[in-house]
Amino acid sequence: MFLFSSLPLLLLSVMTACCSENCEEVQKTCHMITCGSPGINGLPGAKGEKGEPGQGLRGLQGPPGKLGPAGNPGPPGVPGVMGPKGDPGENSHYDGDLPASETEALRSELDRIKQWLIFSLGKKVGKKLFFTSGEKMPFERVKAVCAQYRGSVATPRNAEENTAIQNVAKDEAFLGITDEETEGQFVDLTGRHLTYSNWSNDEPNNAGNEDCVMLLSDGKWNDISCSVSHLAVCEFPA
Ligand code: MFU
Ligand code: CA
Repeated sequence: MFLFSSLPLLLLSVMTACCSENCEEVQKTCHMITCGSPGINGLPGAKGEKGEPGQGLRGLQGPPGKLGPAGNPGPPGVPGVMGPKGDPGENSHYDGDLPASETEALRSELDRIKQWLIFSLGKKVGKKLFFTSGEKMPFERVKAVCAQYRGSVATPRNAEENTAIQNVAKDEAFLGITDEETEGQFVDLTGRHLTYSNWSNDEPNNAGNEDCVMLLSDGKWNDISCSVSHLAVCEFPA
């Protein structure tokens, strides 16, 4: 409404401005204008079709873009197969005795092993066990070897023990008897006088200074040099 009602006024002001600002031009145009009022501008035309792609060369492909941010974590996987049972742990809190049943089981097992050892390697007489390593060595070595295994050199206290040593050795073996301290006085390795002996005929004869004693194959004794090598036989408490 305002546009139509004010239109004549608008036209009049355009004409006036035209004629007064450029007089020569105005006189020409104004002549035409006076013949009729000009129409208003038309509406803009419809938008044209999109143009064809350009004819220039396409540029080279650019470098790859930066790595994008990490995606969200996926859902939990299916549980794996159960592993094998682990090794038994160390019981650092153990501070008591074994249960009686276990102590008894251990004692019984130890006994069994002892019996097997005696059966296969040694001889048991009363409360004594006799064993040999099967090696020949000088008397000092025999003492050291027996001590190393918490035993002592075989020392027969009676005929039965003498036979047992003979059976274990099956060869000439040193006995735990010497007269190193006093020539002619044979004692055991604790220094006690002998209560049993089994000398061979004409022995001991100290032929060329003989302070040690060997068990002959027939079970008889002979005094002999301590530095020669003979079988080591040891005795242990059964
Ligand atoms: C006897 C033994 C000796 C030695 C020697 C070869 O002396 O008493 O100990 O064995 O024979 C003759
Ligand atoms: Ca001798």
